[in-house]
Amino acid sequence: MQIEAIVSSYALSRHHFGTGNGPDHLLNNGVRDDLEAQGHAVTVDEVVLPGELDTDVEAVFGVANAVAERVRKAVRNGLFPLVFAGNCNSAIGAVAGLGAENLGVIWLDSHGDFNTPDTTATGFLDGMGLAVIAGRCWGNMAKQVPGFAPVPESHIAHIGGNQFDADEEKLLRSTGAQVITATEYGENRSMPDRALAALSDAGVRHVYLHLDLDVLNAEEAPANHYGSEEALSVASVETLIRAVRERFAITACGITSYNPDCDPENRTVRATARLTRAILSTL
Ligand SMILES: [Mn+2]
Repeated sequence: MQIEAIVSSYALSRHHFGTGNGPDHLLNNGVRDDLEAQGHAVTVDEVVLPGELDTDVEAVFGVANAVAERVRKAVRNGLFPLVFAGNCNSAIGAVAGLGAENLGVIWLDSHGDFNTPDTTATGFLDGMGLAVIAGRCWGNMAKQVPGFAPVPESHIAHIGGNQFDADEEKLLRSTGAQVITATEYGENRSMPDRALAALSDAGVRHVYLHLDLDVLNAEEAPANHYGSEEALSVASVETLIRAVRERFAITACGITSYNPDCDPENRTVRATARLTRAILSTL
């Protein structure tokens, strides 16, 4: 497969800082070599925003615009868009680049990313990406991203959460989106199949797969400063990815929120290579 690695080294408005160092580190310490060893051809397209960024909002939507354009171009040219990004908000751009028609969003994340300016207690903008995609907030900014349309909540599955804010979880569960926490997944292995079947019944034909690496158990594969030992094992996430692939075409994927400072032994790099193989291997 021809893979377009779309790289966004921004952590909100800071470039090459914290999780902004994740994309280059993952690609250059094993993930790119592993993709090539699987027979894929990899080209890299880096997002660089012009000028100084004054605010996080400007950075989020600047990245979204740039990612949307690159995802659309990759798809048009028959390349698979694999987005490596400091922030989960990059997904706004990936979804816009694919277009919302028949699109599902599978969101693997320890956190809800479903806060809005009204539910958040911290103001952390990167905890709102999925809510933006669902059309719950920042609507006038999102609609300026070329190709963006909100994804119906019946087309969204959030899997692996274990650190929701209370109001955020209440909102997410009120929407009709499929929600499977890490604990629920551990207790009932048939839940993902039912959730994916519900997406299919709602009209989903292809998906954007969002992999915030902090969905992985922080002891096995530390991703950032916000991980948890209650998160999913690498093997569980691999099983989930295979279940997604059995039912849907994955038409783009985002790998986000990895801070190399938290992973001195590159365990999470190796986990990412393994999961990327599951995402891209021919069935
Ligand atoms: Mn996230």
